[in-house]
Amino acid sequence: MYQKISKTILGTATALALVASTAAAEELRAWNIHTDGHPNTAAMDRFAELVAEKTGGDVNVEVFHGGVLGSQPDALEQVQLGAIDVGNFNLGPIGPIVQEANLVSLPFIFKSVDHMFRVMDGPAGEKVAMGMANAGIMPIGWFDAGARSFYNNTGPINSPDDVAGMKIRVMNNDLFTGMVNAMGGNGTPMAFAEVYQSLSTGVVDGAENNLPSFQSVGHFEVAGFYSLSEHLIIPECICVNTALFEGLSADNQAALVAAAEEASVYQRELWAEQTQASRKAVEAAGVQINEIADKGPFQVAMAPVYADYLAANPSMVELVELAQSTE
Ligand code: BDP
Repeated sequence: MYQKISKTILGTATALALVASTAAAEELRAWNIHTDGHPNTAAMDRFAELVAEKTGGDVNVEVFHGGVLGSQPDALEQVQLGAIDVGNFNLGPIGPIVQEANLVSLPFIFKSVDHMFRVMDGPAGEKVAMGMANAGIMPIGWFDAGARSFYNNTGPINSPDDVAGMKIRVMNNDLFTGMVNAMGGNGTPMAFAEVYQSLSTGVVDGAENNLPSFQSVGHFEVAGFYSLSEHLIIPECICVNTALFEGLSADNQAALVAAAEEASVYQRELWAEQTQASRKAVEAAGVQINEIADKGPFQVAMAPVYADYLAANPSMVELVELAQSTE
């Protein structure tokens, strides 16, 4: 008798638990601009798998690749509103929304990718993360996006003078238009998805990006010169809508953070491999990779971008100094 009752109770409890967990299961939609074969696509898929595994199915992430949920500036707005829950974002287009994020969009602020990660893992990175979280875009993992360099189809770029007169596509941020304009060029913000056609029809003369992205969306087919200016080292995030994250149980929050950390480690491994592989692939396709012997003149030409930005945003001076003084 006892056994029978307890079985019934247990059965009911299990059924209730199932109902409860079904009702509480969070179905998240994630934005990713990249296509198959790009390290970030693999890392976002890994993140989704890990979240399901670590939350025992309480939280499920469906990743929409290839930017099908919209351009990056639009997707950022959607995450702020909670219409998209998660995204792999570059911090460049976050600058117009979150002032602290502009730290990483100042040209030549970091000495290397390692230096960038040391800054992001320290107090300056914490300030950037807080600013983002307060704006509704909470970073829970940092991805490597290497360094961005200029590419075009008329010849190698060796000095800022070579950029003068060129129309160069940049991501959406006044700092980037200012950066190109400081060299006498014409910085033109444009959605990533439009760059291929704009390069091939001559709407723009060039663009700037890291090697994996230059390859993955075929820009190398319409821009035969890639010059290693490495003027921007901008991290990327796995970011979650802040209110949604805060509404999760403590266990599920921890699971999401652990999943993002693991996916970020994986992404950084893939990134290093892909950077080499992309360089080889585009060279094999006929792209001329141009080493720039002296990047000093680029730094000098872009220095007014810093001065103007800090004059207009004095509250950023301390954060910039904190980053610059990080060993
Ligand atoms: C890629 C970034 C992506 C940007 C893109 C761009 O990963 O987030 O949207 O550059 O240039 O490297 O727009």
